[in-house]
Amino acid sequence: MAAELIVESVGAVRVLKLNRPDRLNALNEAVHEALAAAFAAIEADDSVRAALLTGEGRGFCAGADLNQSLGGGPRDLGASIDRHYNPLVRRMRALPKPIVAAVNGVAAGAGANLALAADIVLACESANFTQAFIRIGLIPDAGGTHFLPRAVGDARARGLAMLGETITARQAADWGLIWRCLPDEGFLAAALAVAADLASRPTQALAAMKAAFNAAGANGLDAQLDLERDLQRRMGRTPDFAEGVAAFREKRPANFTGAPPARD
Ligand code: T3D
Repeated sequence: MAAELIVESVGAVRVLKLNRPDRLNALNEAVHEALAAAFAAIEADDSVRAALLTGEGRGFCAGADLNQSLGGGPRDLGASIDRHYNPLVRRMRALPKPIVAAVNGVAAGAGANLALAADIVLACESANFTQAFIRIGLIPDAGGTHFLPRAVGDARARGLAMLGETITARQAADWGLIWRCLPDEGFLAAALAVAADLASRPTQALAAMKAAFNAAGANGLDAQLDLERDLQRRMGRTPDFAEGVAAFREKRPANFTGAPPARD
């Protein structure tokens, strides 16, 4: 049987491809377990400096598998959220490396919010997004009620969640839900180029940005200013900061390694 998650390395980028195309890459136990293992491996491997998450076939991810994971009547959905969805979103947000979601087709339910948990969300012209939960009597999970209002504002977040309307990738980009909508042709290569670009940047600074953005939702300005100071203090001790300044002065491209500060 083919792996339900294809994991490949392209240079310093780890590519994760959901691989249940006949189910539009709906999430089941096996996929959740594979994703957890894949993100743990990315975190542990210093040679990996960015991740790219995409889907095989015409879908990105149709959310929870309604036949396997959610079939069979009333059940404790909180248990599977505790077991799979929440750890996955937390792991993605806490990963000290950038994640690009390359949304290659429909992103529905938790599949849409899985994309939004990435740092940079790209979608091809033919992709679309739907908070499908309301159609089956659920609420947006996998961080949806957190990500949506922050990205598109309260009015649009409520409309998307309550009406469950499908929006195109173009509209998602126009609303600021995602970073960019790109042409279908050459989409994966273009997304990979973005991930490779991120992988060549100062990894410690990208990790610190993630930490700062993560904290910004709960922090007031004072706490956030203090956090920025602490993170920047650490950045000032990284080899990449020294390299960036040296490259600027020497009028040459910087060669960032992503190495941590000497005294960490
Ligand atoms: O505890 C917990 O786990 C709770 C967590 C919940 C998280 C959630 O994500 S809840 C939301 C679950 N997702 C959905 O409700 C979306 C269901 N899918 C759809 O509404 C539609 O399939 C789409 C809008 C995504 C795409 O529509 P369309 O017309 O392009 O494709 P299709 O024909 O509906 O689907 C193609 C095939 O994929 C089809 O199989 P078939 O008939 O050809 O054998 C369809 O059944 C299958 N498929 C699509 N989505 C799922 C799925 N199979 C299982 N689970 C799915 N989510």
